[in-house]
Amino acid sequence: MENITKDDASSNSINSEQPYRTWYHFQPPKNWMNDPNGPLYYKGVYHFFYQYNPDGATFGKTMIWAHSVSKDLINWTHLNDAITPSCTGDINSCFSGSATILPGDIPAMLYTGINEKRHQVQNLAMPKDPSDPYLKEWEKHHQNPLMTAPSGVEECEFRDPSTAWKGKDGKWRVIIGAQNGDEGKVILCKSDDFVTWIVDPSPFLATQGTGVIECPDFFPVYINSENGVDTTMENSSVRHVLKISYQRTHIDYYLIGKYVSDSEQEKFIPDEKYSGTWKDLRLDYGNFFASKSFFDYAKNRRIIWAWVEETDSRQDDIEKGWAGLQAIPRKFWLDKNGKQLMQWPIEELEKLRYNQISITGETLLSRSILEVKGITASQVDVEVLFELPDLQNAELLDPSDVDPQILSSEDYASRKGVIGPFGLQVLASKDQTEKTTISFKIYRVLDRYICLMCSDMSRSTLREGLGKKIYATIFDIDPNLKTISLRSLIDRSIIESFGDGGRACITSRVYPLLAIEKDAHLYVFNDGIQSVVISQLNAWSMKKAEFGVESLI
Ligand code: DQQ
Repeated sequence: MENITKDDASSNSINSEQPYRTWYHFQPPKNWMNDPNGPLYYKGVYHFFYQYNPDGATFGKTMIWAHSVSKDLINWTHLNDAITPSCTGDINSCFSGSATILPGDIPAMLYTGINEKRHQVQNLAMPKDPSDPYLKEWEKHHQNPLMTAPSGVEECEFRDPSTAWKGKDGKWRVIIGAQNGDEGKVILCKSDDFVTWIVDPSPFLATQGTGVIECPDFFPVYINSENGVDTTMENSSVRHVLKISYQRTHIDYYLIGKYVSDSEQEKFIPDEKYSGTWKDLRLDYGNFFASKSFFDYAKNRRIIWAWVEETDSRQDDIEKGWAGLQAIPRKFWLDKNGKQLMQWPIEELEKLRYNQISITGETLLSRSILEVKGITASQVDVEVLFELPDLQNAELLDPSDVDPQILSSEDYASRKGVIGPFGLQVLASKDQTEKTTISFKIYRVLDRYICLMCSDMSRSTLREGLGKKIYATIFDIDPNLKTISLRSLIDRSIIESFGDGGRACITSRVYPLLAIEKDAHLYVFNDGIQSVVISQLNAWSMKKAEFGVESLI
């Protein structure tokens, strides 16, 4: 990277040979990291800020914005901390927030400060020198805080401003997460100058019985294109998406709908309301939280980042010296059916692939397993296309059992399936005592077909006391479907899986005892009664991404 010298991060960081330390997922050199903050592309450089505890490997009393830069969203240079407590509006922490590019190409960060009373207020920071593509120094606005909790919002539960957008009337809009008792809220504020903000009297969204909404994100998506679109865009070629994160469950949901903004009203009308059931749309059905998107105008795409938290113990984190990963940035777009988002790892990740192994046209008979040999199975990118048998043979399911929780229960898992489960066994030990299974199983329900996708961690580690969850989701499939794809990004303690071209995504954290480094194996399997064919499997060993720190000279 020009104008910046880079030292190997290892000099001031955790030994990268620790078995759970990742090779190509974003991590700071050490300590605790959580939410992605203010991602943006500026003067040829991608910027990534994140919630960071400079003092240790657990969530800290004083949280700050750390900062890294990249030319490709995969290899990173860690810079000095960007936004740290310094004024009354943020003296106890700088919590999450987002970037907005103001006219004249000036980035502005709205973020939550924890003030001297420990109330949550909204602040503005701007680059000291906007001509610096690395945006190394940030200045706080002298009028901070710009927003305090309005009536009907608890003072300690008002946080995480989104990227702002401009309405047809020329005013800026921003949304902020909030709580009032058991009710979660998204508050809309408007401004002429980005400094004086007026709260809209009616909440943009309110959900009963959920508790606080965190990190709301609101943006348009094209109806008929995989391209992304700037946050300020309102016309008939787009629909709008409202993403919310619930602190109670650490789950991100999204609603697709219509944004109405004229002189009389300002509201978002979701096609389906949040229901609190498994049917609500999620970006990822595993471990993926506090996500944040940005429009990458260099490549005309919208990209989403998310915090993937540890599932080992606090003591484990202290011993490792670090906690928290970021998911691989994903490009996403509205599916042709208009009913859900589709996601795919950014293409730049493919630069880390080497040593391709392929399997073509191999039949997996009932109860069979095949090892994918010749790769470093602890760091892999694997894509499989399975050819399906005639779907009419699929097991008939009682409609009342169509629930991912029921279908992934012991009772169902112990029955022999007809079409599936088939899929991948990853981070598996040679003797299979440790493995994480990513699978598909197909069912017929009256006149339609569904696919159950699972990431089963019940045998992911022989270590005592670690989570043994099964993450699961269901999606509809076409009765004439002939093939189904599965891609998994495996990186030592994280597995991100993309089913059916990115229709269903599940991220898991696992901590194998045996299946580490050279002792990790990768298998493709079929446990169903009917055979399935591996139409095409490609697997690549993955190189280490570069993580450097800015040289102090
Ligand atoms: N994390 C931040 C908050 C946000 C929460 C603090 C979500 O701003 O609500 O680190 O993980």
